[in-house]
Amino acid sequence: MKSKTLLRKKTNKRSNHSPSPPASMASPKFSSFKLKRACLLISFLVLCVMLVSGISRNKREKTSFRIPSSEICLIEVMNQFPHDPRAFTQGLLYAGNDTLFESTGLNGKSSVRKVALQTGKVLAIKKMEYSYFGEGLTLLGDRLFQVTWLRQTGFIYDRNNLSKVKQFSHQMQDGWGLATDGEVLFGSDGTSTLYQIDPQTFKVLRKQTVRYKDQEVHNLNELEFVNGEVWANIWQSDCIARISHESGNVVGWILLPDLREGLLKAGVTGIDVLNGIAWDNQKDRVFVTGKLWPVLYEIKLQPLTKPFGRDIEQLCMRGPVNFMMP
Ligand SMILES: [Ca+2]
Repeated sequence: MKSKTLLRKKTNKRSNHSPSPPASMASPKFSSFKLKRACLLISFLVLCVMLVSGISRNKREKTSFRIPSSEICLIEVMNQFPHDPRAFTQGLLYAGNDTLFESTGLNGKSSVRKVALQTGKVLAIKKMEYSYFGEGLTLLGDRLFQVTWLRQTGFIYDRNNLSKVKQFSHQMQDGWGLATDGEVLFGSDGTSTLYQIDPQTFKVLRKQTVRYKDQEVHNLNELEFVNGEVWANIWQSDCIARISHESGNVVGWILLPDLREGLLKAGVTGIDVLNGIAWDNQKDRVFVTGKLWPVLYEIKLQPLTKPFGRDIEQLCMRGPVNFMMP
């Protein structure tokens, strides 16, 4: 009935030849229409208030995210999601709408995949040739950039269908991690060097040696750009280094041994190291997982409030390794 009335009103509005009835001639039906219109207007205003309130809340949530000033942070697990336990995670990123892109390693099992956050279901997959070992992955525009282990070869894929767009060569010693701030690619090659790379020419724009208290931090692995910092998994440790890409210095450590140890205590076998960091900059969520881990975690940083009685160098820093290129 209402739709018919509205249709009639719309038709009247379109026609310049249908005069409106004088106010004195307004029928009870017409008054009812005005009442309905007032109700619709009120509903619309209420909806507007709700939307504005929601936006404000989101903004508050966003600004409420602060990387603690504490140099050492532990973590709190906010959520757990399923993760393919056959995925040897080497690159991880969040791409909006509760989807992730992931690069997996191992010869014959390497891939680039689109994954549903909530279910861990692989929505699309591009399997790589046997000779390639997938490594770091990042998303710039509609293009996924991936590097490979023991090669100076990388690939660019279309995020929409994972079709290979291009192959490229880079100037890092090896391909381990990739991330982006939306302008340059940050790269790691398993050494203590953090690279900034031109995404068009793949030339190295800047190289920095990552240091913590004047000591080199080797084995920089999977990367993520988080709130202006570059975060790096340190291979063979349960630590993430928070790196200033201006100075190359480690400005903080995130300690996550509880995740891997928790899985082991729960009887999960065959897991490898912590690897994979993804950042949802819309909802301020940080996700982490590991190689062959059945779980992906959403975490929140918890500043360490008590003096830390353990040696960070021993916990988080490893000696240099040198894998031979074929
Ligand atoms: Ca990442």
